[in-house]
Amino acid sequence: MKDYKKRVPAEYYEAINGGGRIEEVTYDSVVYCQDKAPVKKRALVYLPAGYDENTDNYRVLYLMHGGGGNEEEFLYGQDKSRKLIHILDHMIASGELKPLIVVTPSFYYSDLQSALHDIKEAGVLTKHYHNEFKNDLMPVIDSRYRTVADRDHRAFGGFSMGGETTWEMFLNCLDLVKNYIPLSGDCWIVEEKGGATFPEKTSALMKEYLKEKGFDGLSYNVFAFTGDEDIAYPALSAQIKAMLADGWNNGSDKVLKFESWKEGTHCYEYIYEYIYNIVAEIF
Ligand code: FER
Repeated sequence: MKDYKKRVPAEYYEAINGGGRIEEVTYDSVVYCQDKAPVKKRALVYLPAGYDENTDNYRVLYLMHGGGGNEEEFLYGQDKSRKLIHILDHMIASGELKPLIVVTPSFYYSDLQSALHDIKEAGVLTKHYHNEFKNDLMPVIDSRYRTVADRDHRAFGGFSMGGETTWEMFLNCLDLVKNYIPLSGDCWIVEEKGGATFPEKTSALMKEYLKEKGFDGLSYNVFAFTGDEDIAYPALSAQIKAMLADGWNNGSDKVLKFESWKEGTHCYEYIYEYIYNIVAEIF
């Protein structure tokens, strides 16, 4: 059995010659959680080595940052060391990972700065993010880039509040995206950190929600990872325990995997390790 505890090789943190490149996309959206005022949004796009030379269509992994972050944080890193870009370049160069496109948007609006420092306000934005994904971001990505535009070839993941975003995406976009990577963040469908306070209710409400949407028969892969010393561990582990008891891990069609790394804390250094272990497996 796979244990998903492989460490990123040290050299994967360093740049390679002839790796992928980063583009930026801007797109029109609206403030879905408020007055629907028009806004411009921005996302970064990682295009793998070889994108320009061949005519393949590519899978797309969307990754959402955590509270207080922005659309540059995942790929460039909080210290701008570009670690995730280098890891992806190495994995693709070595053949461990089939080339893919990675898109990093943001749930924040540049005009609503207060949410940057208020976790409750951030929770409102993450709850509504799926609207922007479906209406505004995904169509731009699929029209501008050579993507395999179907649910099997899309994945959405995120760290912390980006993990919350990922659970909301799962509930609202399961018809569009099959694969999910919620990292160190629980689902706030019941309340803030409801995975800890109401794990069974969270699982039951999620089931009901998918049923109401007509999504309850759809297949999925959900890889939820965190660390034993992560501040999100109590909430995510309790939620997953309730979900497993509720039959969310139903064979090959409906996959829910949970891993907790020993000594893992709430920071990107671990998130890169989790992604390294998950990305070649999930789709
Ligand atoms: C969680 C624990 C912490 C979680 C989010 C956080 C979405 C966010 C903390 C922060 O941004 O300060 O379980 O789930």
